[in-house]
Amino acid sequence: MLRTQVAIIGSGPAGLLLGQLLHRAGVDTLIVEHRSRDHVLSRIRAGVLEPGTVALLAEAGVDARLRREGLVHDGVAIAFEGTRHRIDLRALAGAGVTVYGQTEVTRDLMDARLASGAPTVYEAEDVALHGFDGASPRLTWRRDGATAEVACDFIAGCDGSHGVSRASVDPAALATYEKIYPFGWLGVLADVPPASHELVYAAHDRGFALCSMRSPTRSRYYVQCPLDARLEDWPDARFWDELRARLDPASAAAVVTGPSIEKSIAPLRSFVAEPMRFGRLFLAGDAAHLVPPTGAKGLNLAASDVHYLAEALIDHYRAGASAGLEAYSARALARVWKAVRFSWWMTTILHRFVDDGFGQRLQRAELAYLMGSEAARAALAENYVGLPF
Ligand code: FAS
Ligand code: PHB
Repeated sequence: MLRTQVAIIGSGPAGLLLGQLLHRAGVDTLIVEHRSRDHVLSRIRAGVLEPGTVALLAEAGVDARLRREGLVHDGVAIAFEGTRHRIDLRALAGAGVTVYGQTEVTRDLMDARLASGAPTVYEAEDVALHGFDGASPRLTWRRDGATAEVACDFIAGCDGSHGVSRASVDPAALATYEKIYPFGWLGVLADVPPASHELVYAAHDRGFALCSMRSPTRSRYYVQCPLDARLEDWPDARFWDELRARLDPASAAAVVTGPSIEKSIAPLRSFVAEPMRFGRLFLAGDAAHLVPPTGAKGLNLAASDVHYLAEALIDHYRAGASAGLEAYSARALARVWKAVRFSWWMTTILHRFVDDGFGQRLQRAELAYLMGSEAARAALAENYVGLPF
């Protein structure tokens, strides 16, 4: 039987960042991941980092490439009724955001963990949690036909929305809150220069669209699509036409088309599980909550959960303190719910909800108020760059 102090399930951003912060503080960890390293890196997801997340990655010692290659954006644009309106994040909220793909964050964290010598088990099958409601939690899994086991002090469930951690909790001990949106996002990655040097969120009668990027030569675009949309119905030509039809004329004219190198459809959901702690099991990241990507909060919430959990675990091992562990769930959920609210609000004001005349009038009022009020823009800006940890 193996032994460690904190067993982490999941080698995504939450698990890797937690592992890195704990390792640097001298806390032993083992990460158990059911996919391969390459599969985890192949997933195209988030693209925007809040300054708090960048600072945490610096604290973890993995910000060198991010500082070199990340694109700092001082503003973001909202386009509707043919006009693009810039929200000056730096002027209104005192900070900008950094565009740096989640894939790159994950790669930097994986490389750091490899260099540190801290152990990760990839392609672990049938990961199971045991005894986390007592003082001696354990993890078991299978690999290459053999069963393995690790005894630990704590388990961190960083295994995303379809993981085993939350599923292992007694349903009677869990409260869940969910909102399903009646549409998804069709995303395209293409090696073409971005249409705009900053992100453009577009609201249009045909549906929402987003212009983002990964570098000055690699663009990331999204269009709102029906829940039953199929990739085979969206050849590149149709995607580019629909994207340009939804953008303001200046942005549409600047779109450079090219072959997609990745194309995927993601459903939109708001979800929160409470609490985020069950005995010696702590949930962090998508294992505990989901937000529609409209507010660019998913990855950044994983980071703030990890900030609170790492701080609490380090206090426990260094000073025998338990206050941080006791306060973890309430502290994390307080920030989670504010981000859930903002992500729901951004989704509600920018997407097309069919057969909802009242809702459409409210959207127009929201957007008109936003463009006419510096206070409203400041509220958007402070939420977009991220509320304090
Ligand atoms: P992750 O899901 O990233 O990582 C969980 C890890 O646990 C995975 O590697 C998984 O393989 C592993 N795992 C799962 N079950 C396991 C088991 N039983 N045993 C062992 N390991 C297991 N956020 C944004 O901000 N902007 C976006 O545009 C955006 N787009 C997204 C698109 C999609 C399709 C998805 C699913 C999410 C998107 N998100 C976006 C949110 C996303 O970035 C998450 O917030 C982020 O990945 C959260 O990181 P983790 O909590 O580490 O979860
Ligand atoms: C992205 O670049 O993938 C991205 C950016 C902002 C969002 C969502 C996704 O709100």
